[in-house]
Amino acid sequence: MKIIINPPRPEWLKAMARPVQKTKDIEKIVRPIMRKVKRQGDKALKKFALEYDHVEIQNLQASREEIKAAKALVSPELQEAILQAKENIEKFHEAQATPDLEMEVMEGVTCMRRSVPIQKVGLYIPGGTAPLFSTVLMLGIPANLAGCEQIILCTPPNKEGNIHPAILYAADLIGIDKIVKAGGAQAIAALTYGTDSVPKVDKIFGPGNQYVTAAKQMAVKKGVSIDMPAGPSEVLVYADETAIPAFVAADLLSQAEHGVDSQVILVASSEKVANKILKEVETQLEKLPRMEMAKKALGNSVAFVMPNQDKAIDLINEYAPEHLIICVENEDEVVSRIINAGSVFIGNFTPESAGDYASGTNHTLPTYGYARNYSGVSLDSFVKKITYQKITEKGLQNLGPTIEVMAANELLFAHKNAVSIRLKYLKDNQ
Ligand code: HSO
Ligand code: ZN
Repeated sequence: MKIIINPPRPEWLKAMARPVQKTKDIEKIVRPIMRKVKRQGDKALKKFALEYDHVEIQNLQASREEIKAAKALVSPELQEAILQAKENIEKFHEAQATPDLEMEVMEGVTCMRRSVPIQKVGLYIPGGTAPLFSTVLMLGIPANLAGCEQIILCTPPNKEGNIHPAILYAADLIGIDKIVKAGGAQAIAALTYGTDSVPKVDKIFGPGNQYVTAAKQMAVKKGVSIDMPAGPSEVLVYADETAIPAFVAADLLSQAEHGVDSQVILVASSEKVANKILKEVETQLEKLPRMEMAKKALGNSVAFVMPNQDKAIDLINEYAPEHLIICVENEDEVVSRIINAGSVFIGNFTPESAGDYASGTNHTLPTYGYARNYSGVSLDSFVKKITYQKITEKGLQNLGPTIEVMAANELLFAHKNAVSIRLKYLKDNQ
């Protein structure tokens, strides 16, 4: 990890540039996959399973027996941990429900707003080097709480045609009944167009590699919405001399082990603080099973020394980190000045892993600078808010003239007439 000492503002963005994503080449590969799944449905999914997952799949849907059998393969210890995480995630997401709204805005004019669940949602759980059963909880729990009618989970099978037992266990625990053995862009295509085994959904959630991300972007063009644009995972830690270097190093590495394109940023209040942390990173890195991956991610990463706190905060807001860990003496003040971040972890004893797994907040968060304009997944992500209004005769008499004047001045006379015709009727029938 390179160290940059107090760089001038114009150099910040370049110094912390995120790894570039070559979208053009990816799209060239993804487009035909989308087309094939649209045309051939399940047949294409099976063909792609053979090609990419190296397995012949008979039934794309995981069977009841498979799901039940998975439980026995998950240790009691892990089952208990998943139950604890579920409880916390449920509690925190349940509390996010916004009450319905109803108010008489002026006499006779009532406006309402209600949350209505998105009917069909698709949850994508990546395969690859880590079985992300925690993501099943992070997406499935709010989907369930919101009242989504159908929740379809897609995840790639392994070479034996099986899904990781912990993924099946977590999915079953929260009542997801349709679990499909499909991964990559083809899974997103199936959720977009629908196949015999995969219902077409209204919204697609979940992380994935660049192919999955590109497919989700294409799904948007077909009228399916997505949770958020995705990029590789990242963390920024802001540390001063009150931060415990070994803790900070562990946090940086926990993000670095996600993938070779992950990025970790350290903002340290002094060179001494930075050096201590980076030394710890070296020591801890050697002991990690995913050392090679983390090492590559550290190549995309940088440590800034920023003795001036105002500048440090500006830099953090400019980067807009997915995860922000704040380990400085005046944490409350710094926290109050953060305007761009996906999720914030405060103090020496709040590792990012807590939010990744079990504290209750969601771990599906905006990456790649999208924390400037997107929120992480929450209960809200699974509902849409419909507004309603009811106007009485008196109400229209009160409000009608305002509408007429505005419509006339927008030169939209049919709009004006929709009011005038009613006001005349009321006058004639009084
Ligand atoms: N840090 C990841 C979430 C995750 N970590 C899942 C472990 N498992 C992206 O926010
Ligand atoms: Zn993580």
